[in-house]
This record gives sequence, C-alpha cells and structure tokens, in this order.
Amino acid sequence: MSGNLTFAMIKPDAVESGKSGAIIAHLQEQGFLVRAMRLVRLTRPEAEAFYEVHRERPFYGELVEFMISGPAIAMALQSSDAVAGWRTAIGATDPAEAAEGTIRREFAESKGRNAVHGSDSDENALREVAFFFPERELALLGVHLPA
Ligand code: IDP
Ligand code: MG
Repeated sequence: MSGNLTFAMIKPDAVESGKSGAIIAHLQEQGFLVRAMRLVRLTRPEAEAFYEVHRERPFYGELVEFMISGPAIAMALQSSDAVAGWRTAIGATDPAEAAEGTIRREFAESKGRNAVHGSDSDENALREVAFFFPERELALLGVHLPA
C-alpha cells in the first residue's frame, strides 16, 4: 500500500531566486497539503548523509556543494499516493526532459540545480521526513510516522 506522506525540498537555487512562494502555491493548487515546513541551511555532513546513496556517483561532490550553498525549504507533504504523486508533479531530474506543467520544467535551471527534491519510495520518504523534523515537532503538528 502506498503512503500518504512524502518528503519535499525546495533546493537552494529556487530559494535564492525567489521562487519558493510560486512553488508552494503550485503544489497547494495541485492538492498537496503542507504538514510540516522549515527553512534549513544544510551542513556539509548533513548534505553528505542525505545524499549518501549517491556517494559513488560522479556528480556527488557538485551535488553536496550545491545543497550547502544556501538555504533550502524542507517539507512533509500529504496527498493520496504522495510519493508517486509528488514525483509526477516535479517531473524528470533534468528540466529539459521534464514534462510540460511540472515544477522542474517551470522552475529548474539545470539537471543539477533542479529546484526541488522528492522522495523516491515510501521508505525513503519516512527516512527523509525524520531526517529533517524531530518526532516531537511532528507530533505537535499531528504527523505520526509509522514505527
Ligand atoms: P532525483 O532528484 O530526480 O531523484 P537523482 O538521480 O536521485 O534525481 O539525483 C539526485 C540529485 O542529484 C538530482 O536531483 C540533481 O540535483 C543531482 N544530479 C543528478 N544527476 C546529476 C548530473 O548528471 N549532474 C549534476 N547533478 C545531478
Ligand atoms: Mg533521487
């Protein structure tokens, strides 16, 4: 069964260029509910850990540098089938390949500086929400992650 929560991030390129408001408006219009949100500045160890799965990829160093280059916005989003729904809404990794109407097509600069993040599985969505939001804060917001 697919869960109703996913983890999203507005990446430093989009925050820096003032696109956060438009991206949040867009996702809310598409029916995603913001259940938790925080402006964050990732440390190098945090960015390295968040993207640990890509450590051996050639773009890892560039990705980490980009993710620590400025503030980002971390969000827990709710919708039915949230992980797949949000991946569809953001579009392909490379904005040049992203479908018309997707967030990356509209707001991303390049394959690396691509405006938004979306979890790729329910398991990673829970891991990523927990990475950014303390359990106590989630509980106060009425968000309860499965154990
Ligand atoms: P995803 O964000 O669409 O899931 P992944 O393949 O998981 O894409 O890559 C994670 C992030 O790494 C991408 O969103 C992008 O910021 C960056 N990235 C991926 N491929 C490249 C590349 O070829 N050059 C530079 N950065 C890349
Ligand atoms: Mg990915």
